[in-house]
Formats: sequence, C-alpha cells, structure tokens
Amino acid sequence: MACFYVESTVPTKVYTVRIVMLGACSGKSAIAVRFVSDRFEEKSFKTVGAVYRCKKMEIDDDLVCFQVWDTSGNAKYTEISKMYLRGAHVAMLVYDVTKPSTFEELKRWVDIVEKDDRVHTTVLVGNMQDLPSVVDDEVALALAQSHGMHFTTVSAKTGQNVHALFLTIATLTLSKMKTDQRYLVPVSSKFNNIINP
Ligand SMILES: Nc1nc2c(ncn2[C@@H]2O[C@H](COP(=O)(O)OP(=O)(O)O)[C@@H](O)[C@H]2O)c(=O)[nH]1
Ligand SMILES: [Mg+2]
Repeated sequence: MACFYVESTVPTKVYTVRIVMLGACSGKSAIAVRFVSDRFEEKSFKTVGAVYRCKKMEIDDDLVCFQVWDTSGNAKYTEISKMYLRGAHVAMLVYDVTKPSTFEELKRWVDIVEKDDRVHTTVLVGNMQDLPSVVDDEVALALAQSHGMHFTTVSAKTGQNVHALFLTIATLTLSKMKTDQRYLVPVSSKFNNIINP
C-alpha cells in the first residue's frame, strides 16, 4: 500500500474523492493526465476497461485524495464502466465540444447516473475548448441545470480550467463528506504523520 510523508503540518482530515469519467472519445484520458501530471500528448492510446489515476492535494486544512477512474468510451465496456460508477462519489460526464455526437451520447449516461443515488455529484464537462465549439454552451448548460449537474468547459491540451474543475469537484463533495464520517480515511495514530490512502 502506498504511503507518503507529510512534512511539518499534518492536515487535520483526509478525504478520498472517487471520480469516474464517462463518455465517448472526448479527451477523458487527456483530462486525467493533465490533472495528475500536468502534461498533454497529441498521440493517445485507447483506454481498455478503465485506468486508475491518483492525485493528492491540500485544500485549506484538509488533504484530498482524488481517485480518478478513467473509463473506456467503447460501448462494449459499458457494463464495466457502470461497475466503477457504483463505487464513485462523483460522475464526470465528458463530451467533445467539436463533436455533437459525443454530447448526444452523454444523455444515456445522464439517465444511468440519475438512477444511481450513491453518486451525489455529477459534472458535465465539454472538453477541447481550444478548438471552435460546435456544441452550443447554452444547450449544454440547460441540460446540466435540468439534471442538477455542474457544467464547465475545459481544454486538456492547454490545461485551461482543468485544475479549477477538480477544485470545484472537491468543494462540491467535501461539504457533503464533512457531515458524514464514513468518508474519512483514518490517520494512523501510531505513525502520526504517515497517511495510508
Ligand atoms: N485539441 C485538443 N485535443 C484533445 C484535447 N483533449 C484530448 N485531445 C485529443 O483527442 C484525442 C482523444 O483523447 P483521449 O484522451 O484518448 O480521449 P478518451 O477516449 O475520451 O480518453 C487524442 O488525440 C487527444 O490528443 C483537447 O483539450 N484539445
Ligand atoms: Mg481514454
């Protein structure tokens, strides 16, 4: 199990935020890589099943462990993606702003996510905002508002809004988690400043 050492100030609480990324080919992996490693590669590889990525961030006095499940957009993996959805706190529905078909495809996921009441935060994300948008932002915003989702557009390529997106996710989920002790990851009492995520 991975451990890490927190230098002098130990955050008071450790929260794990499990995010599942869903949607057709829209730059999901690129967003995850941008967030975790702050880089972008033009050449991408098809995601098979799902890929797990993790990043820790100190937000105020808390340590937030983002666990990001980047799923395959391929329809043949839909059942696998649904399994990851079951364990997630946050569903991130990603479409490509240059491809209306990827936006239409997301409506299927909106229905699936809505039926799963364990996911308490859903974010709608239009990626590739560095390119001319074909999907109208107003239409996307209307969809988000009618289903209680947060909406934003990002660019994994330039990095625009990606960090802010994850900060918003943390803000939206932590307020709920702070009132529910089940979400807390215990900090070892024996090794005060070593945290096992
Ligand atoms: N211009 C541009 N291209 C992107 C962006 N994000 C991803 N791509 C490209 O879109 C393609 C698919 O990206 P990928 O992350 O594999 O999509 P996924 O199937 O949803 O995981 C790749 O060629 C990426 O380089 C972006 O923000 N802007
Ligand atoms: Mg992928």
